[in-house]
Amino acid sequence: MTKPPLIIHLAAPRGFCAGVDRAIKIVEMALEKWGAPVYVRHEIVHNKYVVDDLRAKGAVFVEELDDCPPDRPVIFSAHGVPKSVPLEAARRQMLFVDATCPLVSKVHIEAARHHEAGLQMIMIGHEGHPETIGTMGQLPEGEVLLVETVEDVARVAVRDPARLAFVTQTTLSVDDTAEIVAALQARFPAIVGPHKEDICYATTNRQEAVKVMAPMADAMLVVGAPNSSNSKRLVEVGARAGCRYAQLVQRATDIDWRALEGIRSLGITAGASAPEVLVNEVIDAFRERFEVTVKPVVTAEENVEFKVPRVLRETA
Ligand code: 0CN
Ligand code: SF4
Repeated sequence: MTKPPLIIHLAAPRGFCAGVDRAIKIVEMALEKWGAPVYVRHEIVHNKYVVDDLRAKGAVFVEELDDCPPDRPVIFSAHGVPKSVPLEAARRQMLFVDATCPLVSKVHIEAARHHEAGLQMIMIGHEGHPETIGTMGQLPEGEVLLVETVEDVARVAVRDPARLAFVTQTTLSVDDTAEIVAALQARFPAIVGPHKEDICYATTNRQEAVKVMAPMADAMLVVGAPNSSNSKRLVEVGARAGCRYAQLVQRATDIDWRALEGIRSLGITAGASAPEVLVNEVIDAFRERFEVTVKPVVTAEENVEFKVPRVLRETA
């Protein structure tokens, strides 16, 4: 039987960003340096495949410092942690390595700087997401007000509208965030903030690529995890850019073949925490059913790299 033809538009950039790459390297290098087990507070990045792979190498994933023994190293995930976490680890004299992405740490520093200048902080982010918890946790309890939507901006009760600043989560939708920032600036003209927002280069570039790719495709798949904020935003961006069917898949087994019956073109991208092996696994699954032609959709080139912390660069 001959297979039907399928054009796969493959977005670039996609997949691992510099912060994810560094965070995974930190766990691997810590295992090499100190042996197993090495504890990791929260999923190092939001991807089950990555976490399972590191677990097999001797990493133990926990949610709180209390779940770590005091005599083993602990690594903090790429999403960042509240200030209280490293303070408590130091108090317990634990060996810890912070794998917080430098672009998240930058936001932490901004928030602290505004607070020291006497400004009340507003954070644009998703409630309960570890990055939001980490960034809000840079300042004393109650000092950061969270807004998630334009409607929240209308409701937020501030101390002094003339003394305000804002920061954002790094993995938000660029377009939604622009609207929220505009609403903040309209209601509080004196609000201080970054030039646009704090969304990182990787989030921005992956959304840009999807905007170009989505209108070319009958359907679109985003390889990524359901708890990955940046991956979920790619699905939304794809749908909004005009793709009738945009779905998140963790790997090939998640593909809903019935929903994809009759398609002639497909867009594929991957969130910043999704490894390329899973993208290849998805493409291979399509090759089994279709005569596939892969066409890259390249909208930017990335050459960002972050160094691992010094403690891991020194020899044991
Ligand atoms: O999927 P991630 O682990 O995290 P979120 O997109 O949920 O924030 O990707 C790495 C991003 C960071 C920090
Ligand atoms: Fe850093 Fe952006 Fe990657 Fe998050 S998505 S780890 S902020 S580069």
